[in-house]
Amino acid sequence: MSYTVAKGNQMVDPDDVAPADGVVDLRSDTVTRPSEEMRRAMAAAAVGDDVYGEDPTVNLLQKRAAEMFGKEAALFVPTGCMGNLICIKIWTHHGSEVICEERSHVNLYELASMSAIAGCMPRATRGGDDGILTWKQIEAVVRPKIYYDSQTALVCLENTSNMTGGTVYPTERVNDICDHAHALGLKVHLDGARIFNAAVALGDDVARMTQKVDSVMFCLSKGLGAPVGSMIAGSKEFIERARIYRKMFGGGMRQVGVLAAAGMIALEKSPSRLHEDHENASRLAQGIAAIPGLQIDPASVKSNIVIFDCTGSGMNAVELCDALHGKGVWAQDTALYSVRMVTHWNVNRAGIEKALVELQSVAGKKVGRSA
Ligand code: TLP
Repeated sequence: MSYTVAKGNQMVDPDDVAPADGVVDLRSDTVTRPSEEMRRAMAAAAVGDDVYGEDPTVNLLQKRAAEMFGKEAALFVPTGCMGNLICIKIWTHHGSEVICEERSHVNLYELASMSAIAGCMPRATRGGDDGILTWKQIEAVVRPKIYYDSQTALVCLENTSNMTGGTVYPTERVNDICDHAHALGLKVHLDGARIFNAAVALGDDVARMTQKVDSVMFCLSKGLGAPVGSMIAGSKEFIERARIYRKMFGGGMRQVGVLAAAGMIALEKSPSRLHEDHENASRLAQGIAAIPGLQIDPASVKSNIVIFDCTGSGMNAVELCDALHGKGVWAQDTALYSVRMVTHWNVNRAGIEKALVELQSVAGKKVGRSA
């Protein structure tokens, strides 16, 4: 039996996209495979040399992304990490400080590129349990304008907030942070790798949600299901500078319309099905909450990321993930006793139920033994 997308999803050829052995891969939504429709579009894509700005499919994707976000321009970049780095590089100088949440991707998972390449100091601060920052928390770590202090240049927000379980910034919060930051002459960059998941959770629109940020990065290659690629969007002048840094960082691609074609389908079609991933995440969290030894508040799950605590299971996160792996359910350890499962279009409700059955057997067994 294969565990793939829900029936009725037009992007599907389940047997083609399922891992051959029916594995339920919940490590991340980055593991999605391109749909048949994407593959066809990739094969048929009109292409040109994008370093000359001549790839028609890339140009179309960039125009469409800018339109959707209500920004003047957008740029296709190979990865979310490169997109974030380009934005950080543009808004800062060597020696600047960048305020971000402690558990944010730019702080923890981008190989310190903001320091190693952009020459900045992350000023990581802790938001609430949900990882969502308030202006008050940010203001507390803004450096005073004294010549011997390093200077804050940028605030970096993450929506959804990955490592706090896909939590979501209310749009008013983002706007409030932007207004205060701008009043102090600071820029605001949004790591919106999963901004479309946030939009579904809020029932809001990405243009409204990002209206006040100076730059936004979002990923085509996560919940939207494209095999590769992210976008950055902002003013025309900003994107002109971004093109230069993309080339400097080795991201000037050539006939990349083959990837943009998949990205175009991801952008146009995938947002309308993300609510299925959220429903699956919610079911998963409710099931996990009922398993002895595992702990999660299902109400805290707002999008497609489920992070639970396994302290009571008698196993640490690596041991639990290893045991699950042997049963055909893949999850990601994110801290010593913390496990992440991310729902996406290659896992349907049957896959979620299988994950719960295996979690119950693995976690339950150990609790029984130690009791
Ligand atoms: N996140 C990946 C891992 O790197 C942790 C995942 O599996 O969730 N911003 C955010 C918020 C992200 O979650 C990610 C990837 C990125 C940026 C980087 O995107 P890529 O992988 O395209 O460089």
